[in-house]
Amino acid sequence: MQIPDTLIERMRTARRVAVLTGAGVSAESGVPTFRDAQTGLWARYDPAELASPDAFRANPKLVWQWYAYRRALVEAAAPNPGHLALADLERRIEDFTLITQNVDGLHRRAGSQNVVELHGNLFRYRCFHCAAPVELTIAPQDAPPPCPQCGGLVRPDVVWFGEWLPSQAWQTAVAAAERCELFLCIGTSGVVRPAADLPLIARSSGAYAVEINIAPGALDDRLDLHLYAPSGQLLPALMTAAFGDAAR
Ligand code: BV8
Ligand code: ZN
Repeated sequence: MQIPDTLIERMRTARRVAVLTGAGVSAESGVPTFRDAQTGLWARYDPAELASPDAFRANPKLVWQWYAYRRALVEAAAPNPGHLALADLERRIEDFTLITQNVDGLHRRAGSQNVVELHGNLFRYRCFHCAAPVELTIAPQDAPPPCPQCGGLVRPDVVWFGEWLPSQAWQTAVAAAERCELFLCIGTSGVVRPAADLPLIARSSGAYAVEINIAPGALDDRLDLHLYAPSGQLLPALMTAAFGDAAR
């Protein structure tokens, strides 16, 4: 896998690095990407429709069961060498921010610390009515439980289409993109906004921006470098090329 010297050099010298990941970084863990998630009984639903407040209002059981199905997929999965390489990179870079659109929590399970979950997390819950955070040790499979505060319906603590991103997370992500010297954009189709704006914000702030994906997407030709290979193979190779076998 040919990795350009300019990227290897920048990996070695950059003191401020920001990374944006999408579903593609978890594909090699067996977690289907957002577009590929719709298999079997979920094939007839558009994910963007299910991931919306209107869908939850219209059919809370259906939406709850979809998230239960996705939680089960993630519980059966483990971080892959791509996740582990990013956790290793964090330990070598002074100012490192890992911004993810993924709600699967696999980056933290891989040991990453400074993770910004732009779109929330499958394993956190809050009330759809009063927004109070709700602790669920075992989440029921078939229907959303009632909120202990107001009796409203509990929902997954994820960002649905048409909903604003958590402002603190978004501000942290934008600040990291604006100050970084190197921005890696990994395994995202670059369609969903405002997350897809981050690599462009980084580039227009002077960073060297790199896309890592298995195929060209919406970001094609808009960054400084585009490398097409599975992230679970390319990221470990990049770490070894930049830091030698010391790569942990
Ligand atoms: C917002 C959490 C302000 C939930 C997600 C009209 C009406 C309302 C809104 C809009 C509108 N038009 C546009 C918008 C904005 C909308 C948007 O961008 N829509 C798109 C579809 C056009 N954005 C929003 O609604 C955002 N909020 O704008 O609020 C507002 C408020 C009111 C009214 C208007 C605006 C909120 C967006 C967040 C939604 N929640 N997830 C859940 O997960 O259930 S988005 C979800 O989908 C993911 O988090 C992720 O962001 C996105 C999926 O994208 P990817 O992760 O990139 O995955 P995908 O499957 O697409 O691609 C996988 C990639 O991996 C591919 O490129 C593939 O080639 C690559 N790959 C595969 N295998 C590998 C690989 N790469 C490397 N290695 C491999 N092995
Ligand atoms: Zn409530």
